[in-house]
Amino acid sequence: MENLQEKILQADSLEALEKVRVELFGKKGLLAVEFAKLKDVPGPEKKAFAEGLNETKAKLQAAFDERYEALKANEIESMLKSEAIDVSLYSTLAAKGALHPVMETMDKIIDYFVALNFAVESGPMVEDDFHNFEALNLPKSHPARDMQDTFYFNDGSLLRTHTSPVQIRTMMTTKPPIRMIAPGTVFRRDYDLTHTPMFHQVEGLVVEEKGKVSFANLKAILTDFLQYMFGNVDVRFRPSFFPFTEPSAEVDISCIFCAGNGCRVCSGTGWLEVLGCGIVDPNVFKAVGYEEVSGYAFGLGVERFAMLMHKIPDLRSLFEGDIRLLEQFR
Ligand code: 2NL
Repeated sequence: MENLQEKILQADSLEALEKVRVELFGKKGLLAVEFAKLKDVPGPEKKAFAEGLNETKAKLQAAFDERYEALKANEIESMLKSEAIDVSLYSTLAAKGALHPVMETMDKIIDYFVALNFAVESGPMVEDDFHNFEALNLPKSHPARDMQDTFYFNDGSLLRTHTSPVQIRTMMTTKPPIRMIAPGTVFRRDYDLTHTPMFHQVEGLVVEEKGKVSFANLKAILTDFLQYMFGNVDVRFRPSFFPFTEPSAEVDISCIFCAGNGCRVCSGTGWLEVLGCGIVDPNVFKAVGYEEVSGYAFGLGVERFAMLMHKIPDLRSLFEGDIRLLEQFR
C-alpha cells in the first residue's frame, strides 16, 4: 500500500502517471487482481476483506487525483511560459505613423462642431452643374464657373470646387432645421505658391424657422470657434461678397505671429484672414425648395488653418510627402 502511493507520487509527468493508473486501476491492474481474490475468501472474513480493499482503493484514488491535478497545473504553467509573446519586445522594423497635419486640423475643427450637435455630412467629389453652381446662386455667366477654375469632364460633370454641394444635397433630402458641417476634398485649376489643385474645406450650415437665427448668432459661434482653434485672439468681421450669402463677411484673427503689431506674414496689417461667412441668400433656399426659413453659412480652407496653427511657411510642404515634415507631427 505505501509503495503504491509512493509510485503515484513519483510519477513526474502526465504520461508516467497514466502508466501508473493502468497498473493500479486498469482492468488487469493490481486492484482488479485483489478484488478477484474476494471470491476465495472464507465467508466470515469476506466483509472485513472487502472493506479493507475499498479503503485502500479510495486512498489510492485520492492520491492519484491529487497528483493528477498537480501535474496538470504544471503542464499549463509551462505551456503559458513557452507560448508567451512579449509584446514589449523592441522591433527596428515597426515605424510609427501619424496623422497628416491637414487631417489633424480637420479633426480638431470637426470636434468643435460635433460638440455643438452639428451633423457631419459628406457627398460625391464628382458633381454636376446644378449642385456645385446653379443651386448656389452662381448664374451661368459668373466668373467662378469659368473653365479656368473648374475641372470638367467631357460629359459636363465636374470635380466639386467647394463642399457646398453637400449642403445643397442635405437640404434637398432633409427637412429644416439643419445644423451641419461638410468637411472634404475640393478641386480647382489653380497651382502657384499659395494654391494647389486639390485642397480641403470645412463648410458649415445652420437653417432654422424664419427669424430664429441672425448674423449675431453667426458672429458669436465663429468668434468662439476661432478662439478654440487659435487661443486668445481678436476676431473681426469685414463686409464682403459671396454669391450664396447676403450679407457676407470675411473673418480675420489678430496675427498670431506678431500679436497684431504687424509683420511679414500679415503684411504689416496685424490681421490674418481665416474664413468667409454670411446669411444664406434666399435664392439658395428657393433652389432647394425651402420656405419660411433663415440660416447662416461659413467656409474655411483647412490647409490655411493647418499652416497657421503649426507655423508652416510653405503650402507646398503639406503635399510633398517629405518624411522630415511628417516626422515632426508624430
Ligand atoms: C470661403 C467662403 C463660404 C459658404 C461658404 C454656403 C453654402 C450654402 C449656402 C450658403 Cl449651401 N453658403 N457656403 C458661405 C459663405 C462663405 O466660404 O472663403 N471659403 C474658403
